Amino acid sequence: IADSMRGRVRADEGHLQLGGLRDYLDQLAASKRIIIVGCGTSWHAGLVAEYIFEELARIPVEVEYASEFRYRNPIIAERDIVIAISQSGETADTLAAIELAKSKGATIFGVCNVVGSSIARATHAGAYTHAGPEIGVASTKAFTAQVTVLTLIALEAAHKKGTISDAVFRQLLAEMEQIPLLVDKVLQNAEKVKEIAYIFTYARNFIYLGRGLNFPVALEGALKLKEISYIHAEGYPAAEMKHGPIALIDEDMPVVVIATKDSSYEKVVSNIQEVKARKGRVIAVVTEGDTQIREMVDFVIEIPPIHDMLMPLISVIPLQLLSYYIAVMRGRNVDQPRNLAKSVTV
Ligand code: F1P
Repeated sequence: IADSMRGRVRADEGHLQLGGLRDYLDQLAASKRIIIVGCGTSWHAGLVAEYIFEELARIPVEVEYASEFRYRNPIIAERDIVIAISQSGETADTLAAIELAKSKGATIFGVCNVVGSSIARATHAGAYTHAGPEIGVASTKAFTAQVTVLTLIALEAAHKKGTISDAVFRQLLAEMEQIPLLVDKVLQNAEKVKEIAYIFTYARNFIYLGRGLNFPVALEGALKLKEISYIHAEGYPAAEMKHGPIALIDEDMPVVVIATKDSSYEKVVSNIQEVKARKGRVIAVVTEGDTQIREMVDFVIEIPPIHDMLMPLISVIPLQLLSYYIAVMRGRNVDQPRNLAKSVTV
């Protein structure tokens, strides 16, 4: 990933575009607006990136469904930067969004996994994720790799712009290097997730809640459950629950809450109380050693502590595992779910 940021991919892989962002970093740091487009999981990675770019680089970001982009008349200025995210690099809606933005003079960056794919070739610059081939249809490791690359881009832009200090830049890079170890730690909890999956195998609905950077993770958790288990699931910002979804909560409604120790922790605790008061069954993803939430909820899945900005890389994994185990227990084909194509090219 670091290599693709530095532009080595272009040299190594025969000019298959996405030659890193080194030549575009000044333009990115000076940009007044970033528009991110993608579909499905890639759109969720874009939502995570919105928080990170705005927090670190203080550049306003809009995240758009690529599938909707061309059905309105989006306002795109010549100096705008459009970041297109796609695992396959072949998603027709994302390609169409790129062409539209290009026709209005925007600079297009890509974050793609498949080397030499149509989207990779249609962009001006960008980075490959190098996540390896996605064996299953539903994106999983692609999400982690997309968020990692987007975080690196945001960090480089913020550093260049001076909105973060050298020390913060180095600290975040150092913490990112710990991610593989932390992912291994989360995977060691797989048995616990499997036990929870067993209890909820035949649930008919699920709600997922998260705040801040864990909100897109809630959306992604719900999408994975829909895609591979065919269970109806909805993700919401935790604070949005009281504006409607709370009416759905009773003892038959499992609620997955991503409740890690960050600045919104106390608010999320009060959301959990609201769910428990209505007899909802709560599965909470918490930071290791959290005793307060453990006492309030039905099940906890612990994950190791990490900088708030990097949390989605870790907090998404138990949700992916939960969907996986539920799907397997229901006898679904997790690699080839019904009705889904790996690349949606029409
Ligand atoms: C987008 C996407 C995936 C989803 C499924 C269908 O693909 O919606 O997120 O899991 O594979 O396509 P892409 O543009 O990221 O390849």
